[in-house]
Amino acid sequence: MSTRMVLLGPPGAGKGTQAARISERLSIPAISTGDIFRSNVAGGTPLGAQAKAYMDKGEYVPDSITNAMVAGRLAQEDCATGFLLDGYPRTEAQVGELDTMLAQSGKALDVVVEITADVDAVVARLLKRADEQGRTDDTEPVIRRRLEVYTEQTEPLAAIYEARGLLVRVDGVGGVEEVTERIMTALASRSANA
Ligand code: B4P
Repeated sequence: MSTRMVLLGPPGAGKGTQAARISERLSIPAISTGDIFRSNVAGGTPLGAQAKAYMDKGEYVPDSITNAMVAGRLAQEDCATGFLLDGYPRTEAQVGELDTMLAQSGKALDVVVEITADVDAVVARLLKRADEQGRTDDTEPVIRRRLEVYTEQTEPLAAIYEARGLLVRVDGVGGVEEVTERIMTALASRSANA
């Protein structure tokens, strides 16, 4: 079965962690805009140079850059039968752009999973990751800014997808395997009710 899904959630909710696991279970590619930006930064590409300045401050990379990158990735062969978008869309304009990209190929989203977690839990996780991986956007002031940007620009997307009947909310607090099982159960009960 093909699944076209989006993972929403604040920084540190476990999007990247769960995207890898769900993509394996469903045999669909996980596309993380954050990972694509970071690999461009590491590779010293012009896209990486543009993105780094925004990421290091906790700001979103401009829609024009992000949308073009996602359109290119979704056009690749492995996305023909499904995909999991991790961290895109993050703004209302990106929602509209994704709608257009999918409509052009006669496709539509099947489900949007919002992983929820409270501020204390996500800040603690990201500070732990800072110790382990040294990501330049995992310092406390930048984490706080990322959370503000999320609340202003991305949190409202849940209501948009809820109004379309696509949204499923999953509690992201708990063990990694436990959260994966919650997502799989939510997806299964959704397809059973479809
Ligand atoms: P992302 O890479 O998406 O970063 P993130 O929001 O921190 O999520 P991530 O997936 O890394 O973390 P996760 O919650 O899995 O974006 C980084 C930046 O890129 C953005 O700030 C922005 O500048 C730019 N960007 C990306 N997409 C964009 C877009 N569409 N438009 C504009 N700009 C964009 O995990 C966090 C930590 O928690 C990990 O250490 C993990 O091990 C841990 N963890 C996960 N699950 C856990 C659990 N159940 N229990 C305990 N710890 C857990």
